[in-house]
Amino acid sequence: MRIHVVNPNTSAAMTETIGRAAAAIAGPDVEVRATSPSMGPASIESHYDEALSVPGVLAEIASSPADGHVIACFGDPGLDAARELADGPVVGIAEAALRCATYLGRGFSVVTTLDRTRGRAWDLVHRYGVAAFCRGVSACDVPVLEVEAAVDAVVAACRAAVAADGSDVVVLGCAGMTAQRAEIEHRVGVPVVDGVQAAVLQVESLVRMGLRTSAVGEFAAPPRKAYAGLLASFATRP
Ligand code: 5HY
Repeated sequence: MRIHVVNPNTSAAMTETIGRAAAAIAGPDVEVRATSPSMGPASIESHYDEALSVPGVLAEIASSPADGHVIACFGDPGLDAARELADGPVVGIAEAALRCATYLGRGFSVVTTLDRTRGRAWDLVHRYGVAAFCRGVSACDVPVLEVEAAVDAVVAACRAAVAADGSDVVVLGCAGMTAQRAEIEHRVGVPVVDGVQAAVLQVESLVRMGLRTSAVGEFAAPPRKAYAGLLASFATRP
């Protein structure tokens, strides 16, 4: 089985971290390939960043043959469009982590990076139908590209969230936190869900069940049409 994991930002070090975490959790018969776009933001910390990451995500999905794909950014950028393009299932790390957390306790807290990204996390909580389980969304106030080296700040934010929200599970709101999941869980004392792990195993299970995105209706291949300017090459897809 081949699983493609796309880091929607263009920071190679983060892609390597994500790829290592994905390969470590995947089954013994699973080959994981982590990629990131050649164009787009170095990190995704705003709606602007997220919007401009999507063409690169779709280019990676379209050019990476695999049995399934993971979009490894907590905003799940381009997820619906990727489902129109890909043959196999596509799962976002926010979607996977938020749903996984509902199996583990009465209510979870999401801890993300910058405060300004909290609203997007709430949007996804509502989109994925888990608002009844979400006790709060807070931020550690560490920029995305610094979060891997800021585990103490993430732990402090997780502890504060559990205390303030009365939650019994934590969801990590950034792919950059993936390597610290076990340490954070040990220091915070509640189950801590990392979306990279959750999404890789969710894709793996869907592929093992022989399941893929429905090609009937909304997620059928996009209709062919002309694309102008910088996006002209996207008209060739699919
Ligand atoms: C992520 N940004 O997982 C998100 C985190 C965030 O570049 N990778 C990013 O704060 O939205």
